[in-house]
Amino acid sequence: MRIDIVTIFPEYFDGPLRVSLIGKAAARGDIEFGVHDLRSWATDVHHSVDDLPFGGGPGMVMKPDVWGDALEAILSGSSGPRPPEARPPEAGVRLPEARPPEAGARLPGARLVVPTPSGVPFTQDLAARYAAEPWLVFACGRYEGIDGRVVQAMRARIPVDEVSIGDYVLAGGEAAALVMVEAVGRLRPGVLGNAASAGDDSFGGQDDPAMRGLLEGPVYTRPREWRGLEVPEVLLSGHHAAIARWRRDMALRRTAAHRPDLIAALRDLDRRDQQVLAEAGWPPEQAPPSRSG
Ligand code: JA8
Repeated sequence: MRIDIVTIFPEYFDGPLRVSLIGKAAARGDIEFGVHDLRSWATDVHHSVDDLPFGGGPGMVMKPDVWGDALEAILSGSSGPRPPEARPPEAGVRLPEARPPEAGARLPGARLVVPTPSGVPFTQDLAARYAAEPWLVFACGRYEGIDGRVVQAMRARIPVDEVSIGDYVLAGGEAAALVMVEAVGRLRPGVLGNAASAGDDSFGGQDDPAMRGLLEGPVYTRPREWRGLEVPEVLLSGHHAAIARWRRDMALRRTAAHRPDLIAALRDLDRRDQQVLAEAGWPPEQAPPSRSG
């Protein structure tokens, strides 16, 4: 697959895309990365990429013209700013029937991903769908965000997702893009050494249907005793059914403690599941109705 990233801090990606699983996938050519400096498409002497917000308010907003030119260049296959002869004709030389440039032709193949705290949640499911795409383009905003017309205009041409990696605000989309690249990259065939390890960790569930929708419990390795702490006996027993049941018990307890929202969504709980959850204090005592309703 191909992944392009547009940012005013291309150096942010220098290290992360070269190390570990993602770095090896890139070196092998399984993932082809292009990191682009948005400022290459700025047109004024100061290489401005931002301007004051219409309607007032704090901070700055990223300019639509710079973003539009950058995305158009990258999506049409040239990775740098295009020479004037490759640019769409100016308004004055357009034929009467020609569509205005802002309504431009569809550019097939790519999906645009815009990290933003106002996006749809990034989940393991979305990561799996992205891993099956041939081409992702991440648009990393800064300041108060990108002029809303950029997403609006791009939606007419390619699929566009505004995606949030969590309910907190970063200083820019770069860290969020890296999070998504790593979650997507490790799902590519051949990226993970052990194909099974992509499936059974917290939020996997693909590999082991018995653990679907649950957080993973604790894991252990040698030595059997460390600082007076023993590895749970059942894991040494070789009794595979008992080990699977113990792991599900631990997963249920951890999920009830850390993510009660996930417990509420579980289906088909067996008697043992219900017993483990009851012991874990599930369901929690309901708060009384507030006086305001
Ligand atoms: C931010 Br500015 C900016 C751009 C993208 C994202 S994603 C997130 N959680 N915060 C902030």
